[in-house]
Amino acid sequence: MKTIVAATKNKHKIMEIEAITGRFGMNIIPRDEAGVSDVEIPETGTSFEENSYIKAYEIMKLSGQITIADDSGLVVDCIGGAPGVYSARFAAFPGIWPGDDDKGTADSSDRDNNSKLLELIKGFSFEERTARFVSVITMVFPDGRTIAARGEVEGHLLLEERGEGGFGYDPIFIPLGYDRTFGELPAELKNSISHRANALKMLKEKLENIAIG
Ligand code: ITT
Repeated sequence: MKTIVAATKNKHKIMEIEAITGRFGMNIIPRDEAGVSDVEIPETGTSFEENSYIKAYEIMKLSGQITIADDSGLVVDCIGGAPGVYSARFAAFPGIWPGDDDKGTADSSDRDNNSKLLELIKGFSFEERTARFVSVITMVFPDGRTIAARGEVEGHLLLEERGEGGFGYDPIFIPLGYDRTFGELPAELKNSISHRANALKMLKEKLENIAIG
């Protein structure tokens, strides 16, 4: 089984990626196990695709091994698609989007991010509070070959947090077809329908096509 390095520093993402890819027979290891730990990669891209590639490429260069990165976030329709690629540090700048002078601040806490978002969406009806989680998974090989896959999951936002499971915006996001948030639903369920699960399924299909072709 091929060992694949996960570029992410986010422990929740690693757990989910391991749980999902375990079913595919992939062996994912965190980057510190590949000898890469204390390196900060500036996410200077303006799309999930760009940031996902930047992270995977930089960690592949340092580890010398096949590397995958996940760049993800929540896209909320009633506030013009924010926080999007800025989801991890939404509460670290004052407006809906970072200013032109933005230098790329450090991530803010899940609690602060959720509070800011709840404040911004409180005047909208449930029907208006549509949102989707997006994940772009990029796999970069030491020879430079690159495969990327995008997964999404549609849903609605609540006006309060519910549930202790998951991470990030999970306690306010109800996936379409369910009446509980990702914070309330079992992890196995989230890991079978999430944006990350959908991206990884597509990545697996792309890998199989390469192997056949
Ligand atoms: P790495 O860059 O090290 O991978 P990160 O958490 O900074 O970790 P991103 O830049 O991709 O990763 O930001 C993703 C943010 O989007 C994350 O911090 C959450 O706020 C949110 N997010 C992504 N996937 C999520 C999920 O499954 N559930 C809840 N929130 C999620």
